[in-house]
Amino acid sequence: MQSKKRQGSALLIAVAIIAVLLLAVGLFYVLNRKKTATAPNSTSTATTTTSSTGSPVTTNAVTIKDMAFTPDNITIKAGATVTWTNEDSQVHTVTANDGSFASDSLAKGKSYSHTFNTPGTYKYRCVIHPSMTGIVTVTQ
Ligand SMILES: [Cu+2]
Repeated sequence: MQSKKRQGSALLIAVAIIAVLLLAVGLFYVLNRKKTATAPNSTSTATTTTSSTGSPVTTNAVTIKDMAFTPDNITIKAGATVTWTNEDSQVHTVTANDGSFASDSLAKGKSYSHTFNTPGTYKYRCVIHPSMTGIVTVTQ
């Protein structure tokens, strides 16, 4: 009789401990989720500022390396020629989104040049790797 009573209270304590643990885990999970939910936001803004949304670089030469155009955002004057050089072991292309220019497949060490006569913003990509993008801004 007494042992049964003790068993009962032991069970009650066990249930209480489990409930507290679950609450703690739940709280930890919710707090942690809030933290991780804000974390990707800050990292994604960090990556976009270093890529296409970074301030344009004034240059006529773009290097294709490590699956990226570097710099990926350039400014030139109308009439200037931009040369892309592939230094990657992979084959890449330089292809305008609006179709105004397009290179052949560029193997390692190959270059492609295009002269921009009309001011405007030209977005381009590699057709083999759509995550590779770049911008050429042509000013007067
Ligand atoms: Cu590519």
